[in-house]
Amino acid sequence: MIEHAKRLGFALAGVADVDPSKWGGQLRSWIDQGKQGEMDWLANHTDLRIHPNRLIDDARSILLVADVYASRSGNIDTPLKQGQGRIARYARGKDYHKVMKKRLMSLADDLRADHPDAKFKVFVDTAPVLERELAHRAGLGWVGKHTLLIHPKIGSYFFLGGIVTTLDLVPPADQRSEADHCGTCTRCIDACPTDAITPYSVDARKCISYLTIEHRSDIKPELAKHIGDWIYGCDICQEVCPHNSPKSDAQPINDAYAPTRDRFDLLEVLNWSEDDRRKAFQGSAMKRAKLDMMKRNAKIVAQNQGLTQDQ
Ligand code: B12
Ligand code: SF4
Ligand code: SF4
Repeated sequence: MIEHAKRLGFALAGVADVDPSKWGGQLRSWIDQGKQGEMDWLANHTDLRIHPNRLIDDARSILLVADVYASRSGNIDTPLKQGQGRIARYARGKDYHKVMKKRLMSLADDLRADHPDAKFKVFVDTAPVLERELAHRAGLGWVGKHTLLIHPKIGSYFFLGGIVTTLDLVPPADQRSEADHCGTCTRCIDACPTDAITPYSVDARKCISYLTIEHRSDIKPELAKHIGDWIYGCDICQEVCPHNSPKSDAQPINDAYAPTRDRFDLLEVLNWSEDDRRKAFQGSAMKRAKLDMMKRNAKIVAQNQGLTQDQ
């Protein structure tokens, strides 16, 4: 099954148990402090997030996989021109939800053929699951201080997904729990423009990724001025991480994520109709951002580049 996952192009695959989260208290306190901002859906189903065994009846194990979307050797972006806004790497190619789900479904179908009575539930961001903690358990990497999962040989530019099942999947013989290699490093914390990171926790309300993709209302000027050139998402905490060093080996990325665009023309976005937005976001994970949000983001970037006075 692990071999099958690798044949399907997943860079990493491993098996996690369905024991309760070790960090459930952290999750509850994060939500109690309102750090999820307007992402109300994140405050729902906390019990399920903490107890993955409740995701399906009689859940016994979880297969976790990783899909690489950017190479560490491509960690330096070509400069932007004035009037352009930057897109985060994860959103530059095809929508990962679709790309991963299709292959995970085919893995589940294969397992079902041998075990017709077993149950399977595929997830890629789509279930109340603490994907990073489970992936850490499955040996796919460690949770960095910026909260993303890092693999020592791959870095952090990869997506996670999985299958929870009633089967007792057998972990690969070489699966081991990855130790934390952050050590005394604080580069991500120091580089985050909005001070969103405290070790192993991100206050989403301050995170540029949240502000540009998830936050529907206006963005406070004191945060907007730190958004810089980012029109969709943010990669700064990953760009500065030594484990994504451009000097590292080039990592083969899944072809589906080959970038189709890494920037938007601000004026173009400001003049978009709903139809234009739909066309520009076809097949992309970016469709999460509504038209008014994209125009708001474009205005902020224009102002940060000194192109307009008011937001
Ligand atoms: C909500 C969400 C966001 C929010 C909140 C981010 C956050 N840090 O929680 C926002 C919109 C800000 C966001 C941004 C991004 N996201 Co996001 N996001 C999610 C989502 C849907 C849920 C995360 C969640 O539950 N957060 C709640 C917090 C409290 O949970 P947590 O940080 O995981 O904390 C747990 C553990 O870390 C643990 N813990 C705490 N301390 C410690 C210490 C140690 C040592 C350990 C082991 C554990 C641990 O405690 C908590 C409870 O278990 C996941 C998918 C999923 N279902 O997991 C994707 C996911 C995390 N996002 C992803 C990506 C790619 C991004 C961005 C890089 C996108 C971008 N370029 O703009 C940024 C990165 C920002 C950042 N530094 O986190 C990927 C990450 C892949 C990876 N390699 O880790 C995921 C897994 C999606 C996917 N399927 O691939 N995201
Ligand atoms: S994605 Fe950007 S804003 Fe969010 S925590 Fe990382 S550096 Fe900070
Ligand atoms: S930048 Fe440093 S502290 Fe942050 S995740 Fe990478 S290694 Fe850990």
